[in-house]
Amino acid sequence: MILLQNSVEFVLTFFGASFLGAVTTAANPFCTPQEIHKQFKASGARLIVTQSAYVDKLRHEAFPRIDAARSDGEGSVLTVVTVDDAASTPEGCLAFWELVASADEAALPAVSISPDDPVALPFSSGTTGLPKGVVLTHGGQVSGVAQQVDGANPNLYMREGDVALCVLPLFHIFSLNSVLLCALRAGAAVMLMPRFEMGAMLEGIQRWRVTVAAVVPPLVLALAKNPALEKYDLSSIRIVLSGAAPLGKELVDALRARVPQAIFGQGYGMTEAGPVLSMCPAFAKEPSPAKPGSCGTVVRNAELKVVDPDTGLSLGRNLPGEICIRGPQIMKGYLNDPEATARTIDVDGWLHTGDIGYVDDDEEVFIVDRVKELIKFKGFQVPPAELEALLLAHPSIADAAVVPQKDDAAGEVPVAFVVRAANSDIAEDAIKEYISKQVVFYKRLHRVYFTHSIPKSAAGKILRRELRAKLAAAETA
Ligand code: 4UW
Repeated sequence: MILLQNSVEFVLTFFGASFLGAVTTAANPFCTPQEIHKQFKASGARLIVTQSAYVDKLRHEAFPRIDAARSDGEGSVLTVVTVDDAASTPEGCLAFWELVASADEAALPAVSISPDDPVALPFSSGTTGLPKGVVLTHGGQVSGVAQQVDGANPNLYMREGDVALCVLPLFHIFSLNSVLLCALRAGAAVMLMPRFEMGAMLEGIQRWRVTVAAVVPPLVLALAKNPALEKYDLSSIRIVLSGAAPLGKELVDALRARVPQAIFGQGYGMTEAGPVLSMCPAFAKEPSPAKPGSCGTVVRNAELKVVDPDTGLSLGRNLPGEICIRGPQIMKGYLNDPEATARTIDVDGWLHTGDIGYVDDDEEVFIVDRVKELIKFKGFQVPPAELEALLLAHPSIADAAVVPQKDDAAGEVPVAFVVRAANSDIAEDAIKEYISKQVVFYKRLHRVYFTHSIPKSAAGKILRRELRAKLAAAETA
């Protein structure tokens, strides 16, 4: 498990593990000990590479005891490697750079790796339920990278001399695959930033002449609104690649004035899809234009179709339906969860995204809605099922449902509908605080609406559409 902000150690650990045929699961270091433990346990991780500052999270009672002695193979002790200065290595941990210094590259064991072997295990809630391990294979990742940057006319054209901005977290597949792996494959340099900090980022772009900026819509918003932009030379940027959430035309126009030489466009990705489904054709070596709001065209050597979510039948152009993708880049499945895998990848190999969109007459993909449960706060995944489980565990709450509410800054924020238990008068703030203590910042509830019942189908499934419609009606009222 990699529990790190973006850093050289993240990159070295990922490639080192991959070289040995080991699988890496990267987790967000800002997560709570409980959240990290869930991923640690579900993934079966045996070793954690982290920073000293996060070791306390791993001393939580749920984790095995940290011991620098080799693992006993039974998982009853935990090996933790910290990347900081060796002098400050916490008790029981191993120092990353000491291990590097004493390692003998010539003694690298020979391992045989098949394209079907797993290499990365990001976590995603997919179309429904709790976060699950997404099994991405060597062959899948190599295919996915090739679909973006290889060939006579690469779709995401990067080359030696390019510098890619890597400020989006590497524990998310957008940054790991489309920034790190694609840039290195193309021979480009990568400017790693441990976290988003506006001044340092602008400074870095100017100093290192960043040419390809991978962003998410809230970052575009922050840039567009920041007057300090004028003080920096951003003329090196030739591509602004946005993804993970919808990017509005107004937002693009607001930033375009500040970086007039750059091509703005979107990619459309999903962790399970390996991750890229479509990419802006204006980024290609031989570019063609893309319309505002478009997510580009399907990556090569993959098939994309749009189906009626009720009948499963394919739809024609310009008709919105569920987007499905098939190709060598998609996940092998969810870890230890054949049911969830079968619900997502059908018998013909099509991965059902839970996104509603259409393909227009020029082959461009447009996303218009989401039928899956997932909420996206600034591009981060917020799985409603996780928050609902926490809410239901509270003795003062009889029933609950969590849905997205539109928000200008974050795109969407999670809000809860709550049915109080009999005789309870629990207040909104108490519920928000109860959740905040247990989750990473982007999963916090922004509003709690009290109600008498949660609408459900005959099968007991929450009718999220009804709740979303209620919110939308309240907004326009
Ligand atoms: N417009 C509207 C979009 C868009 C979008 C995604 O957290 P995940 O599982 O995965 C991602 C991956 C994004 C990504 C990866 C690589 C890449 O090159 C790229 O292009 C820039 C983007 O976000 O969430 C998946 C869900 O996020 C929504 C959509 O609902 C999707 O199923 N989403 N991209 N451009 N919505």
